[in-house]
Amino acid sequence: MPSFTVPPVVLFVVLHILASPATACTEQEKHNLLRFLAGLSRDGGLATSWRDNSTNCCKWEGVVCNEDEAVTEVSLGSKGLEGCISPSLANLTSLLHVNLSYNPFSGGLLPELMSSGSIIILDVSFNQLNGPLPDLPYLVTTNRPLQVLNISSNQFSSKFPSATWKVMKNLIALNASNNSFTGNIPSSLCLGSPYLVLLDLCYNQLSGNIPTALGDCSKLKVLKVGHNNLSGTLPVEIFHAASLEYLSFPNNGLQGELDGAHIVRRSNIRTLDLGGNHISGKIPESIGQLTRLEELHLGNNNMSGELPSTLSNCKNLKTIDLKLNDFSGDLGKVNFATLQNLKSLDLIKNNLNGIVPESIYSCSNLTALRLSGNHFHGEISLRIGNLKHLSFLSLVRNSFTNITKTLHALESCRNISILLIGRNFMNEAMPQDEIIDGFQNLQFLSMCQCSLTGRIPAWLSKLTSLKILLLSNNQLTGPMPSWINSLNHLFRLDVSNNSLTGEIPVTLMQMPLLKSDKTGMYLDPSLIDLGLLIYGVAPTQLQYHIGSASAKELNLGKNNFTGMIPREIGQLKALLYMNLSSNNFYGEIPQSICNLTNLQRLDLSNNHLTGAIPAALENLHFLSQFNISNNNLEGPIPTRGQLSTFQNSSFGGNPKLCGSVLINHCGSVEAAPIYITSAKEYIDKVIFVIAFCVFFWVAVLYDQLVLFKYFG
Ligand SMILES: *[C@@H]1O[C@H](CO)[C@@H](O)[C@H](O)[C@H]1NC(C)=O
Ligand SMILES: *[C@@H]1O[C@H](CO)[C@@H](O)[C@H](O)[C@H]1NC(C)=O
Ligand SMILES: *[C@@H]1O[C@H](CO)[C@@H](O)[C@H](O)[C@H]1NC(C)=O
Ligand SMILES: *[C@@H]1O[C@H](CO)[C@@H](O)[C@H](O)[C@H]1NC(C)=O
Ligand SMILES: *[C@@H]1O[C@H](CO)[C@@H](O)[C@H](O)[C@H]1NC(C)=O
Ligand SMILES: *[C@@H]1O[C@H](CO)[C@@H](O)[C@H](O)[C@H]1NC(C)=O
Ligand SMILES: *[C@@H]1O[C@H](CO)[C@@H](O)[C@H](O)[C@H]1NC(C)=O
Ligand SMILES: *[C@@H]1O[C@H](CO)[C@@H](O)[C@H](O)[C@H]1NC(C)=O
Ligand SMILES: *[C@@H]1O[C@H](CO)[C@@H](O)[C@H](O)[C@H]1NC(C)=O
Ligand SMILES: *[C@@H]1O[C@H](CO)[C@@H](O)[C@H](O)[C@H]1NC(C)=O
Ligand SMILES: *[C@@H]1O[C@H](CO)[C@@H](O)[C@H](O)[C@H]1NC(C)=O
Ligand SMILES: CC(=O)N[C@H]1CO[C@H](CO)[C@@H](O)[C@@H]1O
Repeated sequence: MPSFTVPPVVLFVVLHILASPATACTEQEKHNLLRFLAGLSRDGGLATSWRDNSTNCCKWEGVVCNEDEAVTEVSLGSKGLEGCISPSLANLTSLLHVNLSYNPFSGGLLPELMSSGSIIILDVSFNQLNGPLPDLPYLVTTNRPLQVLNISSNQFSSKFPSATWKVMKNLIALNASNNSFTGNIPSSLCLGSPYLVLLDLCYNQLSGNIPTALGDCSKLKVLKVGHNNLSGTLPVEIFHAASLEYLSFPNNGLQGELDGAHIVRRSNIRTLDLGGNHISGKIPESIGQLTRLEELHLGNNNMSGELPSTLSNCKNLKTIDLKLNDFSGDLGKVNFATLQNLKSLDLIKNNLNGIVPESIYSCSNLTALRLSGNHFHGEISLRIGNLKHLSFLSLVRNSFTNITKTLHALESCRNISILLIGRNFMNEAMPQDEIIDGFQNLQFLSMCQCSLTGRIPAWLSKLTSLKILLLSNNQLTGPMPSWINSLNHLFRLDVSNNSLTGEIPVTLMQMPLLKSDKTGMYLDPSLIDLGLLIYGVAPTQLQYHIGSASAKELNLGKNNFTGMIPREIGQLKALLYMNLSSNNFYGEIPQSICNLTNLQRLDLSNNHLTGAIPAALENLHFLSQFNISNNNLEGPIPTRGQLSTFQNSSFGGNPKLCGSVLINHCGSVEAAPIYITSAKEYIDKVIFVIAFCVFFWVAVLYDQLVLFKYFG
């Protein structure tokens, strides 16, 4: 190995030269940077770092200079900088790049910066800048060098400027999404900025029509103006924009039909997203000419007619989202075999019919398939087992037959996590033991409203990843199996409205996730994308939807269960909903039920329960639904806590019960013991309840509307 030594003197000289270069930044440049620093009310240690390191400002953190030691770049993203962005930056005459993203800067964006004679990239995204964006031409008349302006995710309000862009001849990318801009999309945008490639105005409050002049944007590739309040039609002129690849206007108020003749002029289109508007009419045949199309989102509109067979020419399609429309006819018209890149196909709630075309089973990359809420019939082919990536499948609300064959076919789909097949297979027999295998990754199984006969099958005990099991509204008989606690991850079990008999097995009181507040009960985060599909909502709202779909629940209502309610029920401390109504339970309501302090809904109505209402039920501060009507309970209704808020209907049909909400008053001997909860604990809980309810209602509403309707 070659080696040599460096004389210490030489080393010293080299180091010295490195440490103090011949030139340094000018005092003027330094002054301007220090002015910027002075504008900060919190600097995240920047002042210390700049002071300590060097007198040459070119060596300062976040500062880059050119060979002439002039500042060319200020990159101070995610530094916790608070305060105003000083206009002194604009006095750095060689400054090209400014990146101040992900800070909590507030105040306005001063015109000096946007109209700087040197800055070409200005990124102030993810700050808290507010006020109007300056309209420039009143200040400058010559073209500005700015190429990239990212002001997204701030709090800018007021009218979106229209004149500014007339002096932005060099502008290539403009991202103003996620603010509160009002007014129209500027019609002359590309007259001033002919090189515009990217325009993102999503998540604002823009209104009015889409200007036809956007068609003049010959370089425009990405156009995103979703989640605004635009109206009118999608102008055909927009397809004059020769470079368009990404056209996206979801969640506005657009109307009219898709113009087949014009749409094909833009054969480079990869993404077409017009979901969540009022678009009507058919998908034009000519769509088949968009051979580069990868994403097609037309969901949640008013479209109808058959799907064009030409869709199968769009060989690059990854996502087809046509949910919540009125499409009809035989899905078999489309040959899916050519769509080898297809990952998700969402057809929920349309009027499609026929059998599931065999060609779908050759889309080997298919991950999510939602056919619910249509008029499909026939059997699911064994070939569905080819779909090795299939993770989400919903067949709910169709007329499929042969559940045994369906489950056998799906055994080979090793990745399946969510399987919703309710409202099909009417009156068939629940496939019984030993014959079903696989489903190691299944987390959510719903087989509701099928009128299935037979017992709760033992093969379910092998589905050890199961978190949610819904079997309501069938004709299942026999007992609740004692293996139920072997489903370690189960937190939601609904077997209501069947004909199940026998006593509640003690093992049901040992379900691990119902006993503890252990985390990790929610659906796998990797299913979030699929969750988007399930719920059809923005990711920001998704957590709430998942939250409510994931409420810990035990529902045994409307069966023929008998015996006493076991005292051990008090162990299921994590439960939010418990329904034991309309069975043959007798004996007293166990005191231990008062230990279920998270309960929000408790229904014990229509049984043969006797004795007094446990006074400690008052301690269930979250109870919002409570029903013990139609039993043989006696004595006074506790008058404190949540119980006092429920009406007659919660208690009726118990002749020996008395209380102020009943005809039967108790007289003067109301003897319920007083229970005192610590005030702090109570206030904490009240605050939690209020916060919870606000989010919860959004979620529950959606679940009622969509989840329940289509997933049974
Ligand atoms: C600004 O910096 C962030 C990281 O802090 C980076 O993600 C972003 O791409 C940068 N902006 C530009 C325009 O380069
Ligand atoms: C920028 O420079 C000009 C003159 O060169 C000066 O008048 C002005 O005050 C400076 N602005 C800031 C904010 O430093
Ligand atoms: C802001 O937008 C520009 C242009 O699209 C982009 O290069 C940059 O990465 C964005 N900044 C952040 C923080 O995402
Ligand atoms: C615009 O910025 C937002 C973040 O504020 C980002 O999510 C979005 O992807 C950006 N748009 C484009 C087209 O890059
Ligand atoms: C919108 O901005 C807020 C706050 O700046 C941020 O938390 C959120 O992630 C942004 N949303 C998108 C879609 O970029
Ligand atoms: C959206 O625009 C319509 C008129 O087109 C108007 O009535 C409505 O108030 C606007 N909504 C919002 C949120 O701005
Ligand atoms: C939906 O489209 C049909 C024609 O296909 C039309 O009669 C109806 O008025 C439209 N509904 C809405 C809400 O736009
Ligand atoms: C499936 O997707 C992978 C990437 O996720 C890709 O490499 C592969 O080519 C696709 N398969 C087919 C049949 O297109
Ligand atoms: C269901 O399919 C299987 C396998 O193809 C077949 O043997 C069985 O007869 C079918 N059952 C019904 C009820 O059609
Ligand atoms: C419930 O069980 C009783 C006998 O205990 C029986 O008479 C009744 O028919 C059963 N009801 C149902 C719905 O199975
Ligand atoms: C409630 O739970 C506590 C501790 O978990 C236990 O000591 C107590 O006996 C339970 N109360 C009833 C009535 O079961
Ligand atoms: C880039 C650089 O040299 N940063 C240093 C500046 O000074 C602080 C102490 O104030 C050091 O921690 C940094 O490493």
